[in-house]
Amino acid sequence: MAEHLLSTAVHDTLPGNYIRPEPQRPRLAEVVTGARIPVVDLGSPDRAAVVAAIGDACRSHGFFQVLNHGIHADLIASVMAVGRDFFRLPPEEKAKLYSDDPTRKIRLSTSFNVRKETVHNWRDYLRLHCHPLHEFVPDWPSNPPDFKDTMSTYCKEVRELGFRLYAAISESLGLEASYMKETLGQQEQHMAVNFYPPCPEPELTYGLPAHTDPNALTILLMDQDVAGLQVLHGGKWVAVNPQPGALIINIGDQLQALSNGQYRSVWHRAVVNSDRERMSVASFLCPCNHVVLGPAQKLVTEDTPAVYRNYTYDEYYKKFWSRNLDQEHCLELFRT
Ligand SMILES: O=C(O)CCC(=O)C(=O)O
Repeated sequence: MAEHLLSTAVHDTLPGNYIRPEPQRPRLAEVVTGARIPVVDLGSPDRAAVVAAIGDACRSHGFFQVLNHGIHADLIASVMAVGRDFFRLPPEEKAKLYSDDPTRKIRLSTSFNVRKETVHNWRDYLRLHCHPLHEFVPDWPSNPPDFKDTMSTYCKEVRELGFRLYAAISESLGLEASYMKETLGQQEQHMAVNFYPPCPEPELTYGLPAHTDPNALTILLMDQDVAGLQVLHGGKWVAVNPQPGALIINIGDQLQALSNGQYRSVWHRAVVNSDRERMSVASFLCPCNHVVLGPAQKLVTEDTPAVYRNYTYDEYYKKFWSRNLDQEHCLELFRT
């Protein structure tokens, strides 16, 4: 029901069904600020150094920032603007797209999975399937008027960037540059435009609680002015403050599996604040549903036996959405 959307109402107090039990709260005072998330300059002419830096970041953090990624700053500004304008549309306009059915390929929703969860999250989101574009774009929002054009241009460029990163990630594991792209098949691409309104009591709830991403690779465009993303590193929550113009890349569960556990799909979460709305745009590259996934043969040896069994992404994705977001790492259920 569209009246559940946070972006259509003003809340002076936090409704009870958003309040986390005491042990699960974010403890914002304990978050490490000022730590550096690895930065990779994709414009560097030294490809070997770029590949090595990406490999190190995937091993140590599962997260890194990319600079000189090739997506123009004007396009990025337009994506953020059109996303904000969408969430400012009148309630009756947004109600047309509202759904709490996680299988819908285009939906405006709230929290994570309102049908299943008992405690909600302080987030609204527009979820769009993006590939092949011509199949989905006709059903994307036609308001704001430049939404379809701006977002489809961004989707194409993000996909290309993702494929460039796959090549570097494959090489960093000692695999053929084409390994990831070929193994993951004709890939789906999804986008979540996340909107976190100011929250009356940010200490008691989350925008998104700790989770890992079920897909292969995530490219995250973040609000440059309002922080909120935190990653688990060395047992502590670390705030991510991207460098100007950077995109944030994180390894999803499927690359952890393909790398036979060498690369890490790391827990991350989004917290909210009481003063300012925040937006992020997450682009997810997802393996083809029917392709068989599991550790790359070359990475399975006598000393490093397969950590995960083989499975299809279809099986994995269904399992992921059947659970709560902050349960144990979904890949644990696919161990050998
Ligand atoms: O909003 C953010 O910074 C994080 C978003 C995220 O983790 C997601 O959409 O899965």
